[in-house]
Amino acid sequence: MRASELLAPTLREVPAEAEVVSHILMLRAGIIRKSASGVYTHLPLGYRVVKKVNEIIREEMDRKGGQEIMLPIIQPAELWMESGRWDIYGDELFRLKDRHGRDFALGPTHEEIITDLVRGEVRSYKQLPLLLYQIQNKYRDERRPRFGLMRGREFVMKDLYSFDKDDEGLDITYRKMYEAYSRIFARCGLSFRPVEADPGAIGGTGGSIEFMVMADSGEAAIVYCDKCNYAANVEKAEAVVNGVPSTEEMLVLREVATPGAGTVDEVTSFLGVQADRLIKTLIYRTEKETVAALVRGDREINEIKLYNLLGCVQLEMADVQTVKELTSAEVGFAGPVGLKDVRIIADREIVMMKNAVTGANKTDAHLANVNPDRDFKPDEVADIRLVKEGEPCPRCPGKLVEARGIEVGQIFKLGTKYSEALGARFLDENGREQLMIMGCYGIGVTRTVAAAIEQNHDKDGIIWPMPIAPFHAVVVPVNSRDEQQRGLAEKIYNSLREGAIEVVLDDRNERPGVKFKDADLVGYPLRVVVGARAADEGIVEVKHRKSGNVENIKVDNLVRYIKKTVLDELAGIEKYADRRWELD
Ligand code: 9G3
Repeated sequence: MRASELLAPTLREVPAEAEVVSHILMLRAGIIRKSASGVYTHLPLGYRVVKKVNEIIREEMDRKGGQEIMLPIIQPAELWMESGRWDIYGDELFRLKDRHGRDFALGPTHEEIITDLVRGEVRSYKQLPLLLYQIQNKYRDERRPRFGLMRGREFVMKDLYSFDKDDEGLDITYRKMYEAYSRIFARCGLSFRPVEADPGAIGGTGGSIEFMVMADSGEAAIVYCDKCNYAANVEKAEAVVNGVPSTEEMLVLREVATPGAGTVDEVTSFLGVQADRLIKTLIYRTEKETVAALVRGDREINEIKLYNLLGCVQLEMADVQTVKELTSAEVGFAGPVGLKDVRIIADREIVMMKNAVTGANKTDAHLANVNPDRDFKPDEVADIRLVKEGEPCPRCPGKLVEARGIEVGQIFKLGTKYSEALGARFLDENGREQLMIMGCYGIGVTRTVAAAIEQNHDKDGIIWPMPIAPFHAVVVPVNSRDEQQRGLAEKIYNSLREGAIEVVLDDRNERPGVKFKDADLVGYPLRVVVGARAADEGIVEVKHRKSGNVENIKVDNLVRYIKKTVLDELAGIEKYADRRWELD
């Protein structure tokens, strides 16, 4: 490819809206251009990367028995009504009407569509397991699209759906996908970490793993153990109940005046007690009931854990009015003692406390020497708190470390959630009708491209991992007015192409500095500089973008050298990908 023909408009400055480095560099390096908020065009360099990621995904999906299909983007509302999700998803679901006024959605995901297909085509256990996948645009009307491709409203996803005859079959498929995902991200040259996740809105029989590319700009908060390979989305991470029930004597319950002291900090400093002596009482509303969640004063509530425990659809903090009615006090003085018409959910640490302090359900007053069981009885005791850095690992004597990650893939065990809703059944060996057992497995392709940049860049620009680089090398004639150098650069460019190297010839009439800056910004892994020494001594300079090393190579050896460098880099990453990826 000649740079004079390539549409790769590089920029020095970018719009202020670009906040994360991948968004900035994708705009500056001529990888994407915005068409609308959260909607992007992939320019040639960008789309070459997307296609390479797709190819790696296809190879790994096909190896595991996946069959590639193309599902429709336009989805009939009827299917979403059958699954009950038409009304659950609000503004995030792009909806449209056809010319006859019929309702449709632009596909944010394809569980309904694929289950509808399979229920019509599969009747026998002999046809299972069945693994169908597509690589296709998805549409989600994010309230705040941002970070470029990381959170777009239109993005490319690989989504595979599996249909098994029983749970054992699903387990086997799930493990296959775990290994395939590990190989995919390894082959893309990414450092990633599978973390236990929360099945979340998708529901399903439990069991979901998110594949995170570690990067400080990641939106996902994860914790991982500094000893074993336990890792979890903070939303899901299990809290360890350390210590033993307090052996303090239970003291007499008494009310203390705490004028204006409604927050944990105010109460602890006013009463001179530690936060871990407090019982924080948080009032929530679900679509069914009012709930009081109790966590220790030095902890945070984990709303995802509470949400899953309650099995509700909507969960939100109660408004001031509700709190006042329930506690007959201003906000900040709620407590479990004497609370009526409300379900009390206590974190496991609460029931180990003695002589605690909590709101008196009376403005400007708290209760001291509150003892669970004597003074109040929770309806449920469960793990409903957020874990924090430094806490013990739930699996081993290690300690948890907090990190940020970019979720690039997620695998789910769905069970019969959709096969039941849509009636996807098969006849088993004994001729009995059974529900198919499903799983679904997604990879954010365009998000993976952005994550690759987040993880591979420096102050000069992108540093593409070789397997997904848009081109392997760029040939730069230093003096574009020197006919001899240009001729030699052409010759080198052509011999590299004949050697099956993906190469750009920077034939633009630009100063060498501009060409070098662009080469670093776009992030070609190798840069071949054809300068004065090329003609005089038959020597060209090869610069390695990742290491910064510069090698002087004889022109006659160049193709062999470049090929060897590219193949060695690819082989090294393949070798890493070939290790065992065990789902423990
Ligand atoms: C919607 C909208 C947004 C959504 C969903 C549905 C996320 C939705 C979860 C999944 C689960 C898996 C198959 C591939 C891997 C992920 N956002 N999810 O179901 F209507 Cl507007 O998509 N689906």
